[in-house]
Amino acid sequence: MIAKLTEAERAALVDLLPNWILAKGRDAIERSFKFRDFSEAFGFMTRVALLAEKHDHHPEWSNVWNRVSIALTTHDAGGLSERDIKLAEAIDLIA
Ligand code: HBI
Repeated sequence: MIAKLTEAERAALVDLLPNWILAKGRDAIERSFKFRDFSEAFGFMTRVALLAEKHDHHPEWSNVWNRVSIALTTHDAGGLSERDIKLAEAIDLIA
């Protein structure tokens, strides 16, 4: 069973993941990205897909032309876990 973040760990996300926000109404973090065009956006999505496979942790995401929105939460934990933090950090490195 994967442990959910503690309240203290969740509060620390503001500093740990400054590019991400806590979702409203659910225990998840979100970040939106804007690229030059669809090709750039899809290239980013391809790289994130490979990261997700490497992490065995997958985003909830949407793409509209040059924009990509990503939400991370851990279904197995019923909310945010360390796995979401690790994947968010990895995504930030390629964004
Ligand atoms: N991705 N976001 C997310 N949440 C999960 O619980 C999850 C996942 N990817 C894979 C997965 N669970 C399971 O296949 C592994 O935990 C075994």
